[in-house]
Amino acid sequence: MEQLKKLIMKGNAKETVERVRKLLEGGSDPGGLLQEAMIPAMDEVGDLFQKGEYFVPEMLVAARAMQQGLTVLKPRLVASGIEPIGKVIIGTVKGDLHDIGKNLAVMALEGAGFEVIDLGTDVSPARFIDAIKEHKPQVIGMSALLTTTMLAMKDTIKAIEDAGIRGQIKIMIGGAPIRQEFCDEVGADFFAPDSTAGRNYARNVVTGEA
Ligand code: B1M
Repeated sequence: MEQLKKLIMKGNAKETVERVRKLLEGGSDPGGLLQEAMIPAMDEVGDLFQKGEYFVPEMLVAARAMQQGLTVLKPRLVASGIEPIGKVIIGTVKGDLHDIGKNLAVMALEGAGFEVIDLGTDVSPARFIDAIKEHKPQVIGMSALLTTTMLAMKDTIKAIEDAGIRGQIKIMIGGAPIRQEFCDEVGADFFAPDSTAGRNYARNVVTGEA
């Protein structure tokens, strides 16, 4: 596990993929790999960046190793062949290119049987609105990793209200800088501190418990 963490931090994508495969073959729990090695690796990369020991290229290669490791984990995290229990539209907000957390939220939702329309990164309020009108989801999910771009969540919610479609959907938000107070301030329905909480909330929405 420690070796996997180091491989991601070094941005060694090829060996990350091999290590994830080996650990899975050896019986490791996919959720454990994620929580105990892969996410901590990204946290440490962020700390090193903050200290000025890592720069954007190092963050980028680490993110690439993480993403490739996740492609090996995905089939084990996502159950297949389930009828959709509901629809969720998800995206990283305008100006923000971070998508690892958002992708984990997508996996958790797909694993729970949701059809997920993933709008990707740098998603404008207008694109969210068009997608809501087209796909008619029960839940919208927004992710932001920057203290600057989290404000785009407020703009998006306001635009959804102005478009007269706020009442049709529940809105959940997530990402490292987001807190419950911010969620309350911008008028989102739910703050998801992690992908599991996001999945549980979406499930509660479709069963009428939220
Ligand atoms: Co950036 N970056 N980055 N970065 N980056 C951070 C966020 C930063 C905290 C690093 C630091 O300084 N310590 C810092 C932000 C500081 C701030 O805003 N106060 C930062 C910065 C400054 C920047 C740039 C501005 C750097 C520059 O260019 N000078 C730049 C901005 C680009 C842009 O977006 N416009 C930038 C660029 C990048 C890369 C492209 C190099 C790369 C992203 C690659 C990619 O995502 N494809 C990158 C990375 C990798 C990071 C760190 C190191 C790791 C982020 C990550 O993937 N974490 C990050 C430091 C950190 O967060 N520790 C950092 C792992 C991920 C699993 O966690 O996304 O929080 P997270 O998701 C969690 C929960 O939050 C939740 O579920 C997940 C766990 O289950 N969740 C949701 C998230 N979204 C959810 C949505 C939901 C539900 C749950 O439903 C909707």
